[in-house]
Amino acid sequence: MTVASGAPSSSQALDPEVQEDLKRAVAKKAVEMVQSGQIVGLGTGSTSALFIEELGQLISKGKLKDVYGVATSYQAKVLSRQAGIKTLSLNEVNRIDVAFDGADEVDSQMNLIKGGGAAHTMEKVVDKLAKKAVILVDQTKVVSQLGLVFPVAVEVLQPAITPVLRSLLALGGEPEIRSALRKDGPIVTDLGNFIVDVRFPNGIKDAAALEKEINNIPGVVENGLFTGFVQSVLVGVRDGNENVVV
Ligand code: ABF
Repeated sequence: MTVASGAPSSSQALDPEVQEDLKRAVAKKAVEMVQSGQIVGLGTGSTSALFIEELGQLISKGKLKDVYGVATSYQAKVLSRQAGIKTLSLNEVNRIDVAFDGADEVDSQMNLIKGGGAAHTMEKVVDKLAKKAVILVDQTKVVSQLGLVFPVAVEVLQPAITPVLRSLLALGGEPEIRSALRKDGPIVTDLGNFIVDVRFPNGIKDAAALEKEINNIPGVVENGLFTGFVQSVLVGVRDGNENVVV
């Protein structure tokens, strides 16, 4: 993980244009890691979308050949198609060489909170299967403790929603079913499930233990804590001279 000195190391708000520049810089740096012939996991969210765009450009210019993507969501699949990246399903590949994905929060141990895009279940499958998972973030995502700002997203089987809410309360969380913007009902994931956002007002002390505890609740499909397997985080920061650094 690279954080330039002098740059904020926690989730401080940034001008949206600056944040976009940082995400773009990270995406450009990340595509340099891709080699011809590789099978690449493609994450979800706005930073991953920029990565997909940049990767598509290298492929269309002929700088990368025989690269295939494995999309983590419907969104990633559509964007890949638009960018000219051929995608394969997980069942059609025998390996994923490297996966690139965004995150909502990253701590100094490279543990993550993901799930803001409601795609964390397939993101975890693809990112964990990959020989290497590379996380792409701007400086606003780097935190000293997970969970103080962002809730943990939990994907839940629809018929099990009430007992799962009870169990999440018993774990000390403050669960809330994620609703559509128009508030006319819960959002439904690509996989047909509900999302429960769970706040932990005092932050998360042992993210690895909590990840397991939540997944042990019957009816939970997967949660947005990603602990203990990410090998690389690229962080876009604005240095003291207002330059973008990755
Ligand atoms: C997905 O998109 C999520 O797991 C994460 O919640 C989010 C990050 O999005 P962005 O890059 O737009 O901040 O990867």
